Amino acid sequence: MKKFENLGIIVLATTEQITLKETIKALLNNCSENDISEILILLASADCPSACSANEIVKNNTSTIPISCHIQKNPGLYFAVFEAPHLISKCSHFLIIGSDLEMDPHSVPEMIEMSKKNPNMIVCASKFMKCSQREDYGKIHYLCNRTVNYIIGKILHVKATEIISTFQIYPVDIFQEMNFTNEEKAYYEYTLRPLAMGKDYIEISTNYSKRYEGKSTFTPKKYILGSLTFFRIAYSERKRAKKIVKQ
Ligand SMILES: Nc1nc2c(ncn2[C@@H]2O[C@H](COP(=O)(O)OP(=O)(O)O)[C@@H](O)[C@H]2O)c(=O)[nH]1
Ligand SMILES: [Mg+2]
Repeated sequence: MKKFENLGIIVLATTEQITLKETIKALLNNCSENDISEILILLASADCPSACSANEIVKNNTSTIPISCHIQKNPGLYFAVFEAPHLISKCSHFLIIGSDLEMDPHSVPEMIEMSKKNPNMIVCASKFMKCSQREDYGKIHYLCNRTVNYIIGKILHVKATEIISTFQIYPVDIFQEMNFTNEEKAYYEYTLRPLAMGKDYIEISTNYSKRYEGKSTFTPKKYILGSLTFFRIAYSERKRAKKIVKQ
């Protein structure tokens, strides 16, 4: 069985300035230095509003954890998810986290503990578990998100509350085995393929609070199109996995 050795963290940023700093601070203050191999801030572009804060963070870093900044090749959240895992090295596991504080960085130490106990599993922090608290999470948003997760769970035969979030500790071995090549569909495949392939998935509870800085990149139209793509990819990933098992 592979062991948890250390975690590489990729922090996604585009418009966040204060919350980017808060995210990094929470990670540095709450995680053990021995557990984290590096923190990489992945910026949407060189001149996005987060760039200035990111450079300041790198320049003023006094911790023993290396912090670096990288500008993504292709614009968009989905491309960022494709690029992110390839940018870190020398870690056994990695985590992609946003910088709007909606994915609570305070949950990372507990995710790490869970990953140490289950190093071959994907560990997800879910905001939809019974004990999760959600501050200012709209009812419609909640209903839609729960429904999408429920349907995908049924398609992939997985019992989980949050399937389509990247707030997961991913073992590097599993990532390499997945062989992702489709940059545009990377985000969908990233979360769905391991589940279709029967990889073990475990959830811990996390809390949600709505961002107070900047705006979400999601619009209702983007959400609907994204959900339909999730259903389509869930089916195609199930088919793909069955084919592999047969061979
Ligand atoms: N690097 C990068 N990060 C992004 C991009 N789009 C969104 N993000 C980050 O991803 C996180 C989640 O994005 P958000 O728009 O809030 O999506 P939502 O939380 O699902 O509504 C935030 O921290 C954003 O800064 C992008 O194109 N590139
Ligand atoms: Mg957000």
